[in-house]
Amino acid sequence: MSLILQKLTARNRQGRRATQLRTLVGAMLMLALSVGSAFGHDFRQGNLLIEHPYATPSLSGTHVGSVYFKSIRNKGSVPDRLVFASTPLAGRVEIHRMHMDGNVMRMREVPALDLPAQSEVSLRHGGAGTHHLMLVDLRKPLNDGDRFDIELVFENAGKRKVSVWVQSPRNTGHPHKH
Ligand SMILES: [Cu+2]
Repeated sequence: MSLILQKLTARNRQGRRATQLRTLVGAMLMLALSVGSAFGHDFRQGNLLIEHPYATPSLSGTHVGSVYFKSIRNKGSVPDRLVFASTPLAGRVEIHRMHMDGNVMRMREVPALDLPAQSEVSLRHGGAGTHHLMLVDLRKPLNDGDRFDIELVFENAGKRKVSVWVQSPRNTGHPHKH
């Protein structure tokens, strides 16, 4: 009798643990989903989807800032290009590409960023080959949690003002020089 009771209790406990696990997994999924929507923001312009513009906090003593994007997707059948950007926060905005120069990561201004048809271009902070927008003559420091507007000009899709979120990167990229 007591053995049966123990078995029943054990089964019951297992059942309860399974339920608790399912609840926990459910809660984690919900959290992941809500984090996804809470920390992402995106903008549409014509056939372009501009995903999560963000900037890293500026370094003290410098007057430059870097703007990145999770990606820019061109859903159209015609190639497009990002050709210009501007913000009230900076004297000018340059389109930069990172490259390795020996052991040193450097960046150089490029005239435009190609957005091939039916493709997704990643503009996350990172190593060689990645692009970012460089804010030159920054008028005030970029601090974690700040938001500011930047206007993007695309060859085909036209102008689009987007909001940039300043956030500390989870993994810092290589230090780089001009
Ligand atoms: Cu740069």
